[in-house]
Amino acid sequence: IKRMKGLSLARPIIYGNSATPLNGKKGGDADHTHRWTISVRGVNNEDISYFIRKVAFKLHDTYDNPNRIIEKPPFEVTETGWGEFDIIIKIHFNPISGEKPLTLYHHLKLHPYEEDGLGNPWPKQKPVTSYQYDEIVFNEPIDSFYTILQEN
Ligand code: SLL
Repeated sequence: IKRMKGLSLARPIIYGNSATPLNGKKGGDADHTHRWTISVRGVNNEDISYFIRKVAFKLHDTYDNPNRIIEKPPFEVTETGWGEFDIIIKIHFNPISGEKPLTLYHHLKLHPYEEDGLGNPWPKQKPVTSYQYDEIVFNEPIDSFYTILQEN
């Protein structure tokens, strides 16, 4: 195994959630108030599967099978529910990379905490979103992984 000494490469990702109120429409359960999607994706939705192999989303224990493993893009989980909680996101990289999985945390946001700044309430059907930009840095990557990163 040859490592690219002194080199590091970064790849941007976006992770987070959007949520819309069900407004009485049917959810998974009568007490569910929102439909939400948690996702890990590329900036401008570019394909990230050349370096990300799979993503595990650990939901709150109130969900059935809280550990959701997504093996291909889009790396996302859509659910309905009633409450906010912290989601543990574990990103597994292309096995060629030899990189350890990366763990990120995201607080699922369902409720707008702010008004629109003009004193108006949040529009009922407007999705609430909470996304983060991050750059995953690969320090001294293995040469074959370096090539894959450069070619994509
Ligand atoms: C807390 N923030 O800390 C709360 C937990 C859990 C939300 C919120 C479950 C949906 C279901 C759901 O929305 N859980 O499967 O019925 O206590």
